[in-house]
Amino acid sequence: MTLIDEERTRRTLDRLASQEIELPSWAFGNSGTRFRVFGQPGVPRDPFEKVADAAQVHAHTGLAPAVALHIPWDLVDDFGKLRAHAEDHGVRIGTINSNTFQDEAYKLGSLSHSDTAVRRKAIEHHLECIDVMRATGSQDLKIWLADGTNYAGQDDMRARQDRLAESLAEIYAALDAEHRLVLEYKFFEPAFYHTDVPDWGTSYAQVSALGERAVVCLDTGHHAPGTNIEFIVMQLLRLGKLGSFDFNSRNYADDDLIVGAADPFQLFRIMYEVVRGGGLDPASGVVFMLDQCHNIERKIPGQIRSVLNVQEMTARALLVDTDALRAAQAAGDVLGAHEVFMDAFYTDVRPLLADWRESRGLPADPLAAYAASGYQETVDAERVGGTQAGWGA
Ligand code: PSV
Ligand code: MN
Ligand code: MN
Repeated sequence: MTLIDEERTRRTLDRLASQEIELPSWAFGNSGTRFRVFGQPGVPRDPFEKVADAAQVHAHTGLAPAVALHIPWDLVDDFGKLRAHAEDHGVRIGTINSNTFQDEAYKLGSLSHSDTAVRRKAIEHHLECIDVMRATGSQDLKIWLADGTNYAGQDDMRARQDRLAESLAEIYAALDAEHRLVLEYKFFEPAFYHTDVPDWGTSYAQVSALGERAVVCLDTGHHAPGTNIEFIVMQLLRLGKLGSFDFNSRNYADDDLIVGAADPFQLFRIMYEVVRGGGLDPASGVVFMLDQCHNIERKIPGQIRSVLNVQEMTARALLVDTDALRAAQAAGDVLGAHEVFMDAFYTDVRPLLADWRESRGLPADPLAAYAASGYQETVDAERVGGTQAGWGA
């Protein structure tokens, strides 16, 4: 086993300094499954309180300076005011997520619907989201579509793909020069037979037809069991089309559990490909977002745990001895190369990161510091009638 040398440790910490993880506003609301939504005390009653809670995660970790919004879940009268509120709390508004999956009108689809009037409604919604981006200073418009069918023969899959391309082109044309369109894929659910953007290849084909500022979002929970997700990360980075991550973890389907909880080794492998492909470099434009729900655990600690998991696996990925790895790969040393890789994975970086945090004026133990801060007790007492994360709200 090779020891991690000091020089590599220093380089790792330098590179971690610029890492940012974006939090989803909806992680702070009550959530659950179709069986039950469990209410918690202290849950935000509006987007302003969601932003305030997100700012707590940043205050204790220094890792999460941006909050993503979901429209209309986070609709407010004055987005300029929400932007100023975020800035007052030391964070900013990040990605704007559109939502065409909860209206009755979208039962048979939205941007790919055969009815022009439904497509128009869905396009108009995206134009409104672009207005929100202008008010909040957001860069990314993220689109996930529930569009698809439940039964073979239900609709013409090819025509739907063409209509989707047309709708996306209209939305893309409406973006400002500094904006990006980010298209997320998911292999099933709520559609159970076919989904219009089921995989990275379809998302890649659609965004490539739009132009340079259209990129792919990879949600780690949106793949069939056994999918080699790090391969997709590698390929999208290689093609210059990895726009963002929606991080979470899954055991069965779209579970939206804490990132790195179900399979820490998978998160390490993903972060290794991110590092290898230059995705950690801020100039790459890759946005590291969480897309999670905390159904039974407390929300702010859940988010703190999540951003720390991402940071820990990023640190481990940065510790891979790439010279030794390349040498073993070139020599065809199968087990040697694997061992170099696993040495980094098995390195416990937690004490190192605790010291580093302290040296930057942050708490060594963010979860303990949050628990001791009294914030949770205060909001538990003050806030009555917290909202749901979005579903059914
Ligand atoms: C769909 O499953 C998804 O991952 C999309 O990103 C939605 O915007 C989000 O979940 C809602 O949590
Ligand atoms: Mn997602
Ligand atoms: Mn999802």
